[in-house]
Amino acid sequence: VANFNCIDTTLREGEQFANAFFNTEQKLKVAKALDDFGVEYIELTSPVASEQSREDIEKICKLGLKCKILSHIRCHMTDASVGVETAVDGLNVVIGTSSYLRKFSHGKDMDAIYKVAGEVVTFIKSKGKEVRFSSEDSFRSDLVDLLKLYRYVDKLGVNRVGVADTVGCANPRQVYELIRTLRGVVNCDIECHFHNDTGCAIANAYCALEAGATHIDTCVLGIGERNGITPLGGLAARMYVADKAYVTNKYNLHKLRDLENMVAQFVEIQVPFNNYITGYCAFTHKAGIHAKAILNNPTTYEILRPEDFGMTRYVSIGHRLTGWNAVKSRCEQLDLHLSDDEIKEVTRKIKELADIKPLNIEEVDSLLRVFDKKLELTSH
Ligand code: HCA
Ligand code: CU
Repeated sequence: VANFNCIDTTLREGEQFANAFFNTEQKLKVAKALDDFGVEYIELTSPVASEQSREDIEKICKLGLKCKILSHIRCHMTDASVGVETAVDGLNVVIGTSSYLRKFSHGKDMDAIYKVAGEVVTFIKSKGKEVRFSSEDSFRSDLVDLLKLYRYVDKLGVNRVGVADTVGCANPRQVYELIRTLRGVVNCDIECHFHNDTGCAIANAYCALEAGATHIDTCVLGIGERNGITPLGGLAARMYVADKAYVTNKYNLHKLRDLENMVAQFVEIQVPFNNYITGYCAFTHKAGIHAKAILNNPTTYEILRPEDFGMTRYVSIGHRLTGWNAVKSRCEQLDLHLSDDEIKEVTRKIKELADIKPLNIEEVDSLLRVFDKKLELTSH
């Protein structure tokens, strides 16, 4: 996978999350935090959505962020003419191309789609803004229709074409094939947008990049319509494993946790326990066999270095799966002096007790301290 760009759409797709009602102040904070993290683009809700949406676009544009700012609009001349009057760098234009959307949503046939696409793209370009043309529900659209349409807008000079798995039906192999084919048809950049209804949103993004896509849409914590889209943190984890130096240089990975906590607070959700990188147990090691190896060399069971994300590793010892090497390491942390035999004995105690009740770390520590005292008593 070569270079890639994140288009974070927490302030557009994310606003479509059931519990998202960002006020202006919150939007400004999210925009700044995304810029500090280092995403290349942020995408904002359409200026025609509401008066407040339009005003907020202007405020965000005045922040002087390093990232480029896009607004997401329907493929309409009315939306485009309002869009070009805002201070954004570019417009992300979308129109539905699947038969479902053509029938039940906007009602246009392919000829009508060509006509409006041509008008809108040419108009936005004439105003000197970046333009991306995307087809909603790409994976349920006719392949020939889709490729012809992309080729047409590519010739008109769009910066990017967009492929959207609006309903989350695509799998990684289908994504690879479609993007590979598209790569041979257009010269412009390729942006991809994956919904996560069947849990493929990160894998699909990765396969799209392998096949030649250049831009991936993300949201903080993966929020969005229904159960959301590719999460920024999850994509960062995936890409870190693919090319650690590139990802650690390009993004301020230490800022991820605060960014996620902030968005979680604004939309009143908890960060999931199993979240990529920042989930509470993402760097917790439990089984004795794992703990021993981790203590010898973390790369044995860690593909992500917690330090690279400002996170810390935790070795859990108060349970029946524990092992004496992990217990020994805890003794060292507490500066307790137990012989190996004593450590093995206390490990047996921990296992016995853990079979009866769950133990917290304070209880484990006090068991260890009892042994340390014994040692002192016998040596005097
Ligand atoms: C939606 C639109 C969209 C647009 C994606 C894009 C989708 O249905 O709300 O602009 O490429 O998922 O199709 O988010
Ligand atoms: Cu979407």
